[in-house]
Amino acid sequence: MNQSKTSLNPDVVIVGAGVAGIYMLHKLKNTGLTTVVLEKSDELGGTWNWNRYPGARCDIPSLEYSYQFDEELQQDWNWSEKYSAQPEILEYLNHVADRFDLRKDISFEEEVLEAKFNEELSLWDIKTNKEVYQSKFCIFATGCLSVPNKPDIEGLEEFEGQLLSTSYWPREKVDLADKNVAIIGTGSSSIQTIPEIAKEVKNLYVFQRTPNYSIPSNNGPMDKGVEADIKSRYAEFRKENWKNGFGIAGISDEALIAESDIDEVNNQLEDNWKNNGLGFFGGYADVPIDANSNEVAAAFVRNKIKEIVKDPKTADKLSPKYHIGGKRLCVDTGYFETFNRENVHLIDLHSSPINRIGKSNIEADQEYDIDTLILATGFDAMTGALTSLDIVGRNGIILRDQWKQGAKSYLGLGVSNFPNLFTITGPGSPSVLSNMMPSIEQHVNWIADCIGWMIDNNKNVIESSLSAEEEWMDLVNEIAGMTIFKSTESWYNGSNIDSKAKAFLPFIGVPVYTEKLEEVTSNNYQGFIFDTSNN
Ligand code: NA7
Repeated sequence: MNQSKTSLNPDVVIVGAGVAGIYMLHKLKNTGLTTVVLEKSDELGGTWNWNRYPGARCDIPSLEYSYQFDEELQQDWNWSEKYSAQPEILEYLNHVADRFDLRKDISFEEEVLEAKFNEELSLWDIKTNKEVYQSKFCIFATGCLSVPNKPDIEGLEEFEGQLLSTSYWPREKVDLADKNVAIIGTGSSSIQTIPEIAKEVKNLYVFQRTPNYSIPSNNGPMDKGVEADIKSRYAEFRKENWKNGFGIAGISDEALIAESDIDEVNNQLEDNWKNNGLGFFGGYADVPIDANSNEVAAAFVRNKIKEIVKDPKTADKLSPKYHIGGKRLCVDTGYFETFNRENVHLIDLHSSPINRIGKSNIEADQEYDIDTLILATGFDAMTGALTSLDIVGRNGIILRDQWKQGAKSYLGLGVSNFPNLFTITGPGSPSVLSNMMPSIEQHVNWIADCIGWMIDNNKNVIESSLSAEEEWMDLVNEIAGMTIFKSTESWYNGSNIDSKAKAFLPFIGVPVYTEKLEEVTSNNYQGFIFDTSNN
């Protein structure tokens, strides 16, 4: 490939400088390919840059929610807590960018507005708010949860108080002391932030559409013994990510509730509740697939909520009735306990829907006067970042239109009609149903290898075949159909947004996915079509 290109004609444009974008840039360094990363924000970090709300932290232990591509990096970096908070994760990502000298190839405050495949030249024309680029490859590292879902509630635009969003929290400290604050939404972000802001505010009104299952994090300072042990066998430890269905190390998921003694099950669930966070869901192999076994785990959590929350009516409203794990399981620090505070009030939107938002209040079962409104209403998950701009493929087809009836992708990596375009953790890959860190690394490594193979084999263009993509998404749905995920409304299947196609998007099962990926690669990228013509 031509190495003497200007920065406006790189070989590769990467969109987004989050966890995926910065590692993709690092991986392509020293390959002879010129690469530029375009980042909308003035700072790198993606999710960990935007989601700065109080209480934001990872909910997979930091020792495995971290990069594994460099042994010295993983030995040198010390996490201060079991589950690190957003500022520390952002500091880590900045450290990685500096350590590997990545910043010079990232263009900040540059938003991609359109990416159009030029069929004549087999190149991508990429228009931003500043420049027009032309590149051979275009890699979207735009994250799965990056386009916020703004609720359509009457009067929201007229609210004159302080309006905040968990997904776009200000950098400077927000003073909520003595304020009447409302929060809409009770997903993971809200569950993390509520215990923090409740300590500060005068009144906190929590508007809940659907309750969520949440497991205590039992977070705390990093256990130095655990850290030393894992660091002494880091490579081995990381291998465990690939054995567990959800990519979480150290969780055995071979036993079945259906075949176990109920007292033993309850003891194990108690242990998982105390120690395993998200691993609570993956701890028994039949919880995701057998409704009866799932109900055993669900009832266990509902009992915990009843034990923790003193007011039985509030406890009941906070208790989900659907399959545990069907919606993203949450991990919290004192969430249910917070509802025992006198300044925290739960409003169940099923019995008291929001009629409208006024200039300084919310009208539901009664009028709530508020100074601050926090939207914690989630994201246009998995596809939003790819459908919110014009990505134009062969014959002028726009990705947003191609995906109108539901997103389809081959392996979550490529899309038919969109040659030389890759997505990192796209729909059809384990992504949000896995530990994102290893899943991102898996995709970045695969994409880099694939581009290298194309160069070695004189291939100019790669594109997913329509039939491979169809078969792949059939498999995604077939597997989901065997689980409780298919029958639960969630953002995994687009149910959180009325106008969105209802299609199940993540691939369930990290080990099976990894096997399939390896099979495709060893069969010369079976399912992809290559063109050798050199324009
Ligand atoms: P989530 O998990 O999508 O949660 C959003 C919440 O907002 C959820 O409780 C929704 O209820 C609620 N919601 C959405 N729209 C409305 C309207 N119009 N009215 C009332 N309530 C609404 O997003 P999070 O940011 O909390 O978490 C996303 C991920 O970020 C998380 O999994 C982590 O990986 C980090 P619903 O359940 O749809 O009825």
